[in-house]
Amino acid sequence: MTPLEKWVDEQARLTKPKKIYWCDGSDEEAHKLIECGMKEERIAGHPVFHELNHKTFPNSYLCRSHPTDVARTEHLTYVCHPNKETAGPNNNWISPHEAKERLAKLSDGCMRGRTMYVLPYMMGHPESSYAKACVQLTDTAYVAISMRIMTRMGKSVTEKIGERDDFVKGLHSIGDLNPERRFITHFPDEHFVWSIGSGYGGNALLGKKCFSLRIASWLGFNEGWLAEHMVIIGIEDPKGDVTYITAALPSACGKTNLAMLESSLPGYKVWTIGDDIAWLNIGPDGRLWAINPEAGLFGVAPGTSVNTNPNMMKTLKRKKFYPTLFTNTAFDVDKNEPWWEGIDGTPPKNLLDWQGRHWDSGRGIKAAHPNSRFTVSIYNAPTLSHEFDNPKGVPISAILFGGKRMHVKPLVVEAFNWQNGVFLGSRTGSETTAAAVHEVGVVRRDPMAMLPFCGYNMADYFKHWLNIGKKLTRPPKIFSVNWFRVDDEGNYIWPGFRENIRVLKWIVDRVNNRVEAKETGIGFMPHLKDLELTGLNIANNEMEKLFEINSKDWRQETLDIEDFFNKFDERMPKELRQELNEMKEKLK
Ligand code: OXD
Ligand code: MN
Repeated sequence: MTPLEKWVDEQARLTKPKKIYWCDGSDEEAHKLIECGMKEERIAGHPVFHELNHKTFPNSYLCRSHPTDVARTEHLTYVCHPNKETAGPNNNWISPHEAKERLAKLSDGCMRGRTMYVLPYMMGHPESSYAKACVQLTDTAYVAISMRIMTRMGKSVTEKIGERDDFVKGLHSIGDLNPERRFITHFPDEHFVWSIGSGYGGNALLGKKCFSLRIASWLGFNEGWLAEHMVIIGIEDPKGDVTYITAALPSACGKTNLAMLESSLPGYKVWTIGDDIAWLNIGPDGRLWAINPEAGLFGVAPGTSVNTNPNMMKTLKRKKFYPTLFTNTAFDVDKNEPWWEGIDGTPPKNLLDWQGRHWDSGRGIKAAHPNSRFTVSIYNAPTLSHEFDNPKGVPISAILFGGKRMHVKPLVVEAFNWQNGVFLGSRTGSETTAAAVHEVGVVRRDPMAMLPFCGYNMADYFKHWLNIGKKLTRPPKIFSVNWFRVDDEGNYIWPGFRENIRVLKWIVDRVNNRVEAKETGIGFMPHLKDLELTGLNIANNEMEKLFEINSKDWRQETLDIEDFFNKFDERMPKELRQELNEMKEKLK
């Protein structure tokens, strides 16, 4: 037996599936699994997959999850380092021993009567020196199919692993879907994730948040690289030059829209490399190089339309890679199509909500779940960059940190230097969204958009960021962006979406030393004349409001940042405290 076979055998002895099926990643197999999910397997009383109108949504299936299983459950997510301090105040912690005892009890016989799917997959291009070979076990076709879309899955990975035992391991079961018996546990030193009780993307597709962020961030800390919650895009200018940037924004704050942005400025084009995760390595040339370890897009459906994200609508209707999933959207019975709030057109007459109940517009309840999602191959995207499959990745010229802030934060600010940029990332705050189970719309500090995903003590993570900067001879410039500032009536001032290219253009101009900037207490800001605003209808005073630094708001902001830093006590890097003090001084 190979180490892989031995490991699978051990897990099967514990979970006791009816049968074990090794996935080969082929198209025929995908059809077979879909068939099985339509006819045999059920989740919360619904068939796992329902075939949608193949004329309008080719290769697409509707899925409904258990009503209590619709988002990441941060309070049930644990990072099990040998000691609590390594996990830090940013993670829930129990000892590896206790976690394993608890999970073993819950997993005993949890796959009884079900099939165990063995999923061999790569995170990253198989020829990339940055890629990792992984295997996940799961007991639902929904996860098996989702992993096929989101990763590079197939038999060749089993061959690549061969006699090695250093592959990344994931054991997943939906268990009985009871939130009382739901745990997502990580064992960073063993490169192992053990998750039970949920079928939701971020809890169950273990290559995504669990491995590519929580465990990979720990690997990166030890090996000298960064695993980040970032979009990767190439911005092509009218001369045909492409500048690559990454952008960290919290969940459900528009990363997918940014990754596929349809430019409103003639001659500018955005090329997609990734919409959620970036692995950043220091290249031999002293620059930062990024790869997207994923191969699919798991995006929020509500709000996606021909107007807000035309390229995503094209992606969802493209018949290239099989299949595409829609999870917890509403369902137009007459057209046999998915539907969500914000999609083009008026609500259909005969609509079922995300739980399959008849929907009545008068009740004021959303038809699609606010965190309903599509799962689609990145190869379906018409904006896919030619560099997507380049094993080396792409060289990064700028890093953007963003959040959703209705007040306080300007549209765009450039950090003074790398250290100041790390400070800028570390102090990012954002309003919470429906992507995780918690109160929506309250501001929380979410440094580098990594609060729920950093697999170790964030104070050490900040130190690591500072150290990476010291090793880069050509570091990217760092910026903060905020598309969400409102006027006194509470209306968004900046139009966002395709108009964000105007901010990206300024960033590209700064990177290429084409424009000057204004120095302020919180960083460099644009001279308004350098922002391409032709065709936009924003009054001057509104534009100024987008860049206003309100001293009362910033006093509160600095107090809030200080409170957050204090959670990390002595471990917090002194450089960031010093940056905070300097900012306070400058704002006086
Ligand atoms: C996601 C998330 O699903 O951040 O990407 O929650
Ligand atoms: Mn995400």
